[in-house]
Amino acid sequence: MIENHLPTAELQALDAAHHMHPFTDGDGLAKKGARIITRASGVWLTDSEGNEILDGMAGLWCVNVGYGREELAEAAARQMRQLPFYNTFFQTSHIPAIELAKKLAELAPEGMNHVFFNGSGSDSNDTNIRMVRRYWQVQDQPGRDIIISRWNGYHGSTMGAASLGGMKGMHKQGGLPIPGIVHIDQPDWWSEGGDMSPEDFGLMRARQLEEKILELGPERVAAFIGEPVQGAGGVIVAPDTYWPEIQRIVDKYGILLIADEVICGFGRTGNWFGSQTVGIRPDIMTVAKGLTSGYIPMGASIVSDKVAAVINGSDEFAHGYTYSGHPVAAAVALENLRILQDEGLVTRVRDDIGPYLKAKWESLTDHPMVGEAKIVGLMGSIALTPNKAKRAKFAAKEGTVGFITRERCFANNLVMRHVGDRMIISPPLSITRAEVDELITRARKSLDEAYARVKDEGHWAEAQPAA
Ligand code: PXG
Repeated sequence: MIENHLPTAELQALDAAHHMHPFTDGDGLAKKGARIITRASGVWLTDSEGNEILDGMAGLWCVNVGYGREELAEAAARQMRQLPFYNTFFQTSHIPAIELAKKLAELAPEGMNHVFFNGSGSDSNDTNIRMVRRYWQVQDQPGRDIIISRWNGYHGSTMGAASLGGMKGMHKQGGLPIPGIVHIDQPDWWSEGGDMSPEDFGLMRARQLEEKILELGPERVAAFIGEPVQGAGGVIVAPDTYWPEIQRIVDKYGILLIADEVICGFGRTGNWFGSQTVGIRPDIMTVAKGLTSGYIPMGASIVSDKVAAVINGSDEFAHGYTYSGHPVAAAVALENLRILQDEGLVTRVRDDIGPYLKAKWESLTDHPMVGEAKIVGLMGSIALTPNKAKRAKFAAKEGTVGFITRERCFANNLVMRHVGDRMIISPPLSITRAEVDELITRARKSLDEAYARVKDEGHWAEAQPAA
């Protein structure tokens, strides 16, 4: 452990000189200097200045069991000593991959008994693109290669995964989406629902899938992909009518359903998988993040018997990564799943800490700047608005008020992120009631300070509806 590290300013200068950060304006960060995290325990981060920060995001939605679990370090060390690497190509296997595949089949919904291992969420979704196209090709339908996805969904950052994603800013930076991927609108009632009831709006947005299938021709559509609850898009929870209608439509046209569980998986929504929470029956589930609680990188595609039978029953599926099923990552994943299970962390989200946080989170709607509060399990969002009744947007550029609020959270040692003008949380599943209280206290204080600042800076004004 580097306790006696360089002064923060020197670390920041070196960081700016040599480290290119993901999703970051490099010059902007260089001027300001990165916050440097040096250690963590439970839900608490420590930075290089000795500040104790409450991590309301579980790292990047991933540290489900919390920081500092010795058992995971031990599992990695043990596995490194015994077999640090071997591949799973060329008709070989190893015990951690075998055990983890069996364990995931046990935890996954019925009929999902097969696992293809990947290195991250992004390359799991690349695997999924290739697997569903292969699935139809083997069945003499090679023209069935289009995957339908949603605007403002997030599926990762590789060429394939960013194409599946519906982040227009990402598409703009380099020829995306790749061919064969089309998008429909998201079920975000707060910002796009207009005068419709949430229920009618949910149905309307789901039926866009059917319209798109009919427009393209069902014989061209391979699969639909969606996150049970959109995470990076701002913790968007679909109206109750949405997912049953999606399930009806994919069933009707025989289209594969891919649930991207990278955030929702492993207890985040109060069940092992978000698919169970929203009541869908996927053919493939993308997992990563909570699979290892972020202690080591790993992703996987959990595959139904139906899809696996086709893929396994044909010639070689020409796809795989050096680190598919990496033994150290698999050993850490197994230990992580043991902790989640033995400590009842998933049921705790559903029955105890989830409902506790929900009540407190929803109470934030009494704040003058907070419109709706949404929460499923331990992933929540609040919409910031200058006029709740009208669900109005701010006149200032989208994200201005969210950014001001996030800065206040930062100053109050709370990690609560913003996506546009929504604030989001996703704390470790191990968070205690006292820590939830502290999170809410800091969030309220930050909201109060942001509200004052927004007024001071002249941003307390509604956008006028487009003429
Ligand atoms: N699918 C979903 C649903 C995700 O949330 C990925 C795939 C890609 O996983 P990898 O492991 O390749 O990053 C993700 C990742 C954010 C943020 O700012 C979210 C993610 C990643 C980075 C930032 O909310 N989610």
